[in-house]
Amino acid sequence: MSIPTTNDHPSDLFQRYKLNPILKAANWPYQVNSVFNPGATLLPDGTTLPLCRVEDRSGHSHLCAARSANGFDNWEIDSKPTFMADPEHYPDELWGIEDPRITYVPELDQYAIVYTAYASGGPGVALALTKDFRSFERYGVIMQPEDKDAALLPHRIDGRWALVHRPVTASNAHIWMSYSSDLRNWGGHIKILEARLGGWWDANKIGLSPPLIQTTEGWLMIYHGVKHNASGVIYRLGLALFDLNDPECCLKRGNEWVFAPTEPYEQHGDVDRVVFPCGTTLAPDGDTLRVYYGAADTSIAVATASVRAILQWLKERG
Ligand code: BMA
Repeated sequence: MSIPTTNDHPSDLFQRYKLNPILKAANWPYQVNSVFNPGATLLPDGTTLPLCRVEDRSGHSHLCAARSANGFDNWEIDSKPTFMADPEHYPDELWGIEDPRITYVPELDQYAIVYTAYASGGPGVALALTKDFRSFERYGVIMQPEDKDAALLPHRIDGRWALVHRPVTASNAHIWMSYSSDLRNWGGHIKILEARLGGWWDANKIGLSPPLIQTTEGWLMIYHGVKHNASGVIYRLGLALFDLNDPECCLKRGNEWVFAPTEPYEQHGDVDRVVFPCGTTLAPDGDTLRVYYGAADTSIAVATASVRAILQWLKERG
């Protein structure tokens, strides 16, 4: 399938889909405020399923699945919320659930959805498993607040499940990895990528964006950096590569951001100047990554990138 892209500079690694944004509040079968920050996966029949963060008009978020045969248009959106907060049984979800990251886990033959559970204690990391995105088994909060931007690796590392996540302290927010033998109790916490300091685009606060992507050269991480300046913050994306057998070990990190809010739908919305992907899928050619991202906390867009070109870029500039 040849995908029309915008006139991003040809040397840019990421090319926007020309008909962005692909999903908006106006497309929803029920009344909502905004749709953004989708997790994404491919179903066994090749269907693309973004699991979208939907903010209702009370200000709280839930998750809703959309499905498309080609991943770009003709979306079928669930007629009601797919996965709602359940504050009665999970009080840490009182103010909603946000920003899902989906990992298919062959050992469990299930999809692991790691999402943000939000309540008065702050945002924490919660887990649910599903086979079909229709019924869900909840594990509740697995990393206490303040922590978010988390995703599970698809298989165990040396016998233990591994979770990438982003705890926050008063002064900074770095990316960590933790391990578990039962998906409930987590330990072995280790920092794997630090926010830089000073004027860097990724100073002080970074976070995992989509789940790590397994490549021949290592685990590819697309992460966001949050730069503060006089007019607020800018959410941009950068790249890092981690050892396949030892994903704590960072092999490469790009110095420059590779994707930034430049289009009107990324620059203006409920939160200006945000590109925020929570999911990717790989096209049938085995090389083209489709990156599904929230634009300005308002709509959902997609960009494509060649995994080969990304790895080459990291080799030359990481
Ligand atoms: C982050 C997350 C995202 C959001 C972004 C910009 O902290 O909460 O859900 O897209 O801020 O508002």
